[in-house]
Amino acid sequence: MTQTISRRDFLKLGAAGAGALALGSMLPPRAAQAARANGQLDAGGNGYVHSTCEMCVWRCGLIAKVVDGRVVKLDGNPEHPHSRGNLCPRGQSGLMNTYDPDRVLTPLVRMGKRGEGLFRKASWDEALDIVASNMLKIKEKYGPEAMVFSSTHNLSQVQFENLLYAFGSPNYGTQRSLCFNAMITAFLLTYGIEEPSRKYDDVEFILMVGRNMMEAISTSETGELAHAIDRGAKLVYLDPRYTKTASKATEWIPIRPGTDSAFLLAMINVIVSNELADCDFVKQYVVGCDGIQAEMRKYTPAWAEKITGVPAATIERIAREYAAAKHNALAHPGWRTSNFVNSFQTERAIATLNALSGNVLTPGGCLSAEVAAEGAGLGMPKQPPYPRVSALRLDGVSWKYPLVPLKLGVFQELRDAIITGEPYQAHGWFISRQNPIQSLPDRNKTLQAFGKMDFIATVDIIMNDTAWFSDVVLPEASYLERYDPLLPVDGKAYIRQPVVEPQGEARSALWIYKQLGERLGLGDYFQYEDEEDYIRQQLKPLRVSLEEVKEKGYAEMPEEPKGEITFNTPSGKIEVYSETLKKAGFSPWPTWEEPPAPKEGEFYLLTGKVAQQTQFGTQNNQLLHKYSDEPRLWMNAKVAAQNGLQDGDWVEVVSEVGKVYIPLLATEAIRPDCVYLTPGYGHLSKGLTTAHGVGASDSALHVTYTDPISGGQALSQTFVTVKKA
Ligand SMILES: Nc1nc2c(c(=O)[nH]1)N[C@H]1C(S)=C(S)[C@@H](COP(=O)(O)OP(=O)(O)OC[C@H]3O[C@@H](n4cnc5c(=O)[nH]c(N)nc54)[C@H](O)[C@@H]3O)O[C@H]1N2
Ligand SMILES: Nc1nc2c(c(=O)[nH]1)N[C@H]1C(S)=C(S)[C@@H](COP(=O)(O)OP(=O)(O)OC[C@H]3O[C@@H](n4cnc5c(=O)[nH]c(N)nc54)[C@H](O)[C@@H]3O)O[C@H]1N2
Ligand code: SF4
Ligand SMILES: [Mo]
Repeated sequence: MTQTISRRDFLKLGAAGAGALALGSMLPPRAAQAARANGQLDAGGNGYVHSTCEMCVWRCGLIAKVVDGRVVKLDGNPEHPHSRGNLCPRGQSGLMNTYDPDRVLTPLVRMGKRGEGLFRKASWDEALDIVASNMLKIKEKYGPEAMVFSSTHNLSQVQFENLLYAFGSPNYGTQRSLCFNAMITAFLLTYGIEEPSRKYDDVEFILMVGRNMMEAISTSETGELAHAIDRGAKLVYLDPRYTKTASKATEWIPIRPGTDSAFLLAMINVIVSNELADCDFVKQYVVGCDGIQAEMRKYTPAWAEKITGVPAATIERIAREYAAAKHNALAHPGWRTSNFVNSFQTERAIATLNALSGNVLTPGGCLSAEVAAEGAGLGMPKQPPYPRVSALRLDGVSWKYPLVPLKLGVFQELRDAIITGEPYQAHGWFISRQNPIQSLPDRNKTLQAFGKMDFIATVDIIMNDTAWFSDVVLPEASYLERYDPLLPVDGKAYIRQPVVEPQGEARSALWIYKQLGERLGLGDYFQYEDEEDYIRQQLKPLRVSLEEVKEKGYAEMPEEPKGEITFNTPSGKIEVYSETLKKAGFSPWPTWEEPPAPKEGEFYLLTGKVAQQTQFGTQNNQLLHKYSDEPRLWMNAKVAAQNGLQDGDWVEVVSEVGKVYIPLLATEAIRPDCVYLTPGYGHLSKGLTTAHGVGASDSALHVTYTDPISGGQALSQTFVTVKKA
């Protein structure tokens, strides 16, 4: 039997659960079979359970307190290297991710027009049959490449990828090109390492380029930075905004957006022309030490002052301080480095500065070149080889973007291919744990691409914007209600396990992908009985029982034999000079590339995380909502006054591709040529009763620009006008 839910009912469903905002009233009715969920709870459903946070991708270890079958408190697992006993505000509020009154608890099938919000409930059998038959129809008619798959990093992603590779599509969109493509490609090309880890024990001097560690939180690393600052390490922080990290820094440099690489190249100039680098290290390990002095000659601090707005004397002093700290100096690689079309060059300059300080390989140095072999030592279900894929990738990787690793992709470019039908037309889109309608730039373009699709299915836990525009919504169990594959960190494999039973019909992604795989005729790729069997197969080589891991929270992994660390580049050294870049037609040296700048009367539109929210998926969490500031457009107070605008005024913000309305925050905490908007707001889905109608979407304003080397989206390269609404 099916039941129709109208948009009004949807709203009603949400409103019924929302009610007063006291925590007590937010808790659900008793989740009856919680005790069965886990051997660690007593018969009444009380106890403590080890698991893993999923409120962001850092994945801290948690201990959940369960009373009467309900999660009542989440704390950090002291033994987990990512949490060390702490959870950030989002992690602590994670129980409301499970108890969100807007949870989707049965599969839904669209009835009205896309975006109208009319869905009916369906059984799993029916919903999975609809998804599978549409995918097969598209495959038969247009080939497997006509299905686009997209998902953002999560623990079951390995099985999402299994599904898409088995299906045979090359078209895979992840968050990476909106996030860290610039950093990863630059470190891969320079060091042959994706992302070197940081060691804060002895750090004396830290340079951070727009890495807002105190708000864009990684619990353990944020803590390490705080401790380093406490014991006197110097932090120089470059950001056009005065963030919480700026407030903890020794020195805040409000640099002009897009000009970081000029600042960094001038630092390199000072270091190499005054021979302040760690010469022994550079001679032994760096390719380019012969030519670097001549190459960097043009990038003087005086040259950089004109571009960045930072006084030459300041740049010179900071370069000397950095060099004086030798291998205890750290130029932080950053994380969301998707800011400008020259962000790859910023990251190449950061990679070079680290090489010059000799902080990698030098004992006690604060950069680590050790690469953790993710998942090595764990077992996997057997599966046949994947079919060969010969179709071009619609995101242009390889044929348009020769240096972007396949794994990273250029997600934002998929939409032009979908809209134009070139080089071929895509017809279907399968999405999981991702909200591309909000996270891709130029929301209208994403909606236009959705409009070209014959079929869209989304796996989510709530009715996010992407689910709202889909044809079928498959409800995943929340991270406190499900198993996922084990997470290996520092020699241990950590568990995510159900702390309480799933509500309604929600199921784990491991289950959903297997069911779908079987219906697609790909059952051989999903050789596990259920989630517990999957984890047992992972644990097999470790000779540890699942029961033991559930109790303890992790399994010890065998120690990896440590060979000599080599840089996985063509030369085996750190390539400050890169033949690979040269052969692909790019500058072999880190270089200055002038990015576009706003015209008179326009502002740089900045984005950046806040401590209480994650991306585009947590704004409906009632606890986080309660403790978040109302989103406003930051504008420099003097500039606001010059424009006749007052704090709290509603303003109209217009870019080349969109327009939004939002109240103004007049503040000294931002450069005069910039404005800033908190990301993640302005949700379109009316199925998010807490978040709908709050704030405005910066993605509606962002223009799509891609860095030609790394494929990263340039999220600070949108220019806007602002006037009173
Ligand atoms: N609370 C919270 N923590 C998170 C996340 C979250 O959503 N919420 N997300 C996680 C994820 S996926 C990521 S990628 C990381 C991101 O962490 P970060 O890399 O720190 O990224 P953002 O906060 O997006 O941006 C950082 C800063 O860059 C500044 N900026 C913009 N353009 C420029 C420029 O041209 N030059 C310089 N120097 N600065 C610029 C912005 O003003 C902003 O303050 O955070 C992770 N941690
Ligand atoms: N304007 C702007 N755009 C940005 C950024 C920015 O700062 N500003 N940041 C960029 C960065 S760094 C990143 S990493 C990306 C992130 O953007 P996305 O890759 O789209 O990731 P999220 O926004 O975290 O999407 C999370 C989705 O997963 C759903 N979800 C939550 N928990 C679960 C679960 O357990 N199971 C399932 N199946 N779904 C779940 C949420 O409801 C939500 O719909 O955005 C990028 N885009
Ligand atoms: S940093 Fe916060 S949100 Fe992210 S995993 Fe850790 S506790 Fe959870
Ligand atoms: Mo990210």
